[in-house]
Amino acid sequence: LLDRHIAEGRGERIAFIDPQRRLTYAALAAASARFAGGLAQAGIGRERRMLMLMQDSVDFPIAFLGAIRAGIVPVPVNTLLTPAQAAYMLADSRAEVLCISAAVLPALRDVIASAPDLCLVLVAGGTDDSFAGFVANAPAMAHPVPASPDEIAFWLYSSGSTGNPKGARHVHASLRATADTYADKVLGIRPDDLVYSAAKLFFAYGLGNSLTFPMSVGAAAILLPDRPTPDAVLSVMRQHHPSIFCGAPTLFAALLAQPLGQGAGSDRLRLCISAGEALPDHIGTRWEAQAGTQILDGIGSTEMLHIFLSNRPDAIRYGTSGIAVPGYELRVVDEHDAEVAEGEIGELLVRGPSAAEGYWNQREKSRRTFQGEWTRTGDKYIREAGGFHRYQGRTDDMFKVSGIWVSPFEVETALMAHPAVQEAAVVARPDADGLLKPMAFLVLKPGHQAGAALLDALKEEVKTRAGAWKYPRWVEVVDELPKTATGKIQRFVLRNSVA
Ligand code: 3UK
Repeated sequence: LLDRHIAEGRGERIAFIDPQRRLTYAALAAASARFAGGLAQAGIGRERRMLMLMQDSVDFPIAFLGAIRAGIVPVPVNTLLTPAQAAYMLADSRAEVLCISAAVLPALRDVIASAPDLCLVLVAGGTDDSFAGFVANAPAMAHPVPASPDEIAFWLYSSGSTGNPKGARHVHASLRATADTYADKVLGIRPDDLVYSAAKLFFAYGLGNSLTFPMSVGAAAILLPDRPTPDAVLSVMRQHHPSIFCGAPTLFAALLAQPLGQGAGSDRLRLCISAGEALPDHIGTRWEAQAGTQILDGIGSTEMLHIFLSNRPDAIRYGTSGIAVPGYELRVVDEHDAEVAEGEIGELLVRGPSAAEGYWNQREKSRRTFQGEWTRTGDKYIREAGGFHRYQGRTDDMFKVSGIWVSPFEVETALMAHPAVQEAAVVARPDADGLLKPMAFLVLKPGHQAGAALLDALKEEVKTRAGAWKYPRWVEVVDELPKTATGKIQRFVLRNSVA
């Protein structure tokens, strides 16, 4: 990712741009080598963990790549964690080093003071900027410590819908594997690309988009510490003219509420990626009509590091997650792990080169998810003609009404087709007889009132689109839906509230 570009004369190319700085490959190599040397000098041993609570800026790749150079395992985590969640990850990972952005520090001082294994805390940005001081004063580590492609390079925590977060342990070879498969074969990433990912570097999605993929070819990425509001995103598009833009469906939907114009403000935009949840087909087609570029919907996971099932520029079917990414194999199976027929619903299993080694200290969960060469996604899919896969929701959210499966996702999709509905979450609720029926929680679009007429219209919408037995027997309008740190609806919270 790094030294090769220097050796082959690409050192003066820009690798990262943030609101304050532009970092060339040569400057990144020098800074990360010093960061590595500083960690070694501080006596941090190989394979020890370094937690990163860092907003996106050029300091992130310096720390991440510097730690790996020293054989130390970086563990980037969400900067919006609550103090209790941060305390859990510090203790669970036994982190000895913490790199934290100055903006994130105030809320976490107490947690840091009582973290059991911490011996070095570096604060990036702000008035002190001990991170910058550390890098400036450290001796450069000339060569990366030798490492096997099969040993652990970094961890990423997976939030999951229930229980504690799980540290997914990824090997060195996996970074390269995602670049060689999805980035090369689907995106066709090239040296003149400029990537802007609204998804941050601490997500597996953002790490691939902004770091692994551009660095695999000597290209550049734009990093933004702040929240990617529609205004902030559009101003990046107009100022930097990225060629690849990566977001999640909710962001594309919010952007579509604004006047976009060609390339959404970037005259170099050639491709958009959507991941994190399923992209409704009308968002894809409207975006293409308004911005003039395609959106590639693809599914990835923290466990598989990046996208393994995706639409491709030459073959998009909006409303589906596309076909297997070259290098990955997929199966859609029933409860006995037998492959189901085309058109039937089953759980998606994936086999490929970037699967995590397992979860840290969670053997039961590791065994359930990583089964030999196959990883269970916990996602339901239908395979259609041509190998396209249509998302059907999470396995654990499925329930039966009158003995027939209901996928909350399918009911939600039907509800969201109504112009008054902004977001919808559907869960099973026991009725007076103790039998499960769908209940819907809705966030309405501004200007819409929850009257009886609207509720009736919504029930009709579901009956005609999804099936008569699937309509919500109860509807509750709320201001917002409970979500995980990665923005996924926590149906279990809603389910527990009505159980
Ligand atoms: C869901 C999708 C339908 C699905 C991720 C790209 O989201 C990522 O990782 P997470 O660990 O979540 C994984 C779960 O999210 N999902 C993601 N993308 C889609 N569902 N359509 C999609 N396109 O339930 C999956 O199991 O947070 C995304 C790259 C790397 C990632 N880690």
